[in-house]
Amino acid sequence: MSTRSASAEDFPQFPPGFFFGAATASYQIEGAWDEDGRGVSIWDTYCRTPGKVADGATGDVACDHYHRYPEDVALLRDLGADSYRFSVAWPRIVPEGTGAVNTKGLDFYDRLVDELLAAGVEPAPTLYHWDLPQPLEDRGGWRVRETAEAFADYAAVVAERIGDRVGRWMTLNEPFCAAFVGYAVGRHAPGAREGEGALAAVHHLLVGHGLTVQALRAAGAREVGVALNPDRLVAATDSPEDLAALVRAETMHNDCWFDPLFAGRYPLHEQETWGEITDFGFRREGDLEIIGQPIDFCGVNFYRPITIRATPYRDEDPAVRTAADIRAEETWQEGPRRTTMGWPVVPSSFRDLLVDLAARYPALPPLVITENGSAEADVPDEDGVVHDADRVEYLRGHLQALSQAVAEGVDVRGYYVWSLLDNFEWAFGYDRRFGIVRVDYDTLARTPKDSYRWYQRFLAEHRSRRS
Ligand code: IFM
Repeated sequence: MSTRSASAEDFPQFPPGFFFGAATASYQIEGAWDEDGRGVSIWDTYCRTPGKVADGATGDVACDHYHRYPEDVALLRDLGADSYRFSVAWPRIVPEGTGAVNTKGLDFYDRLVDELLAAGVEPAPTLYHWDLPQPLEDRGGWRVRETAEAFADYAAVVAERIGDRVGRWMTLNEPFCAAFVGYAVGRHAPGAREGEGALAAVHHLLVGHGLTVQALRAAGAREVGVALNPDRLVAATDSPEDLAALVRAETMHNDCWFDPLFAGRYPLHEQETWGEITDFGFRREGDLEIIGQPIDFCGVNFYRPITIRATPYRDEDPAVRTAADIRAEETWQEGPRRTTMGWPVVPSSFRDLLVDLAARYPALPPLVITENGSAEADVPDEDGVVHDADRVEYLRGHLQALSQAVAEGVDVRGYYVWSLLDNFEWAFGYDRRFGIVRVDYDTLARTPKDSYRWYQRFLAEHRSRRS
């Protein structure tokens, strides 16, 4: 007979100390783009470039979280979230990227942190979720080392103001996207299509992470990590072309980040991957030590597995071409249900990824799932409520897979659902909805979806097993 407590719903089980929360990011929810001294970010510029973002959408208003944060914190409290992962907008704090600090920007995060603590929710900020100050991009962006150094200076300013109340910090969110989607594929700000520029961005993001870890430690930070988006990659066939594409994709998506951070080396297969790009002159002696210093946890953002098929883009720059191998999957794979992002729903791939990462990197710190969720074709009923059974099934399946990985010995400490709110989904504008709370973009009213209620019951059940 099962010893598990009887429950009306069959919720996935986690150890009592495992924490849960929800995540968002500054540009995707805050709005107030030109208020209280905020500077211009690369996303403000990119959104204003015709043809870049669906429907010409911008983050100017987004969810208006800048003004409505008390309501959003109340939603987190009522959800029963232990922790809230949000990001700090660098252009609010240091509008020019370097130099003068904007106190009003710091005041906003100060208020947010106090509101969270009063609601019993732990604040967990990420310092870079893609909204680089435009003046830094004008001076080279992540292609140049100055940006990495400026990042650590800005982080120190934030830590000095809210570090007394923040326990868990994240340096970067998905540097893979910042480097390759932003500088190689050009589908994110700043919209560049460069091979060497993207590789320089990879390096300077990593150096920026390392310098920021040092700055946070100097400010007395207790727990510091980074949020990566490793992927479960599988070759479409065992043809030599697809297998070679798989090696390139592994290098770009996973090894580029995990090898320097957790194995003290640049990626093993970079020569095969980048080919003719051989000038790594932007790497300096000692950089691997800066990048690879110990951190307290590694964040994992996970959504879907990717099947890799070699593409015919052979004449392109290597970084652009490798990104194309990854993009090719979106157009051909059949089988599992897909979310409105076109992403296949395969929860077992989540377990497989985590087990594999733990086996490949013995020095990996504990993991925290810093994002997981799904975009669905939400249709509100007459009361504005969304009965998002597909999202509930997605979350249940992925939490089940996570629980299995934990049971198999992978050291995972927490989980954040992406996202608390429907929000600005980058190049897709407001068309793709990931929230467990619906946002009506005309009225900005927030309405919890069925998935919010399900997660709320799941968290209540988890908490009941703590006592
Ligand atoms: O919305 C994004 C988020 O900003 C970064 N991770 C993936 C999410 C869904 O695409």
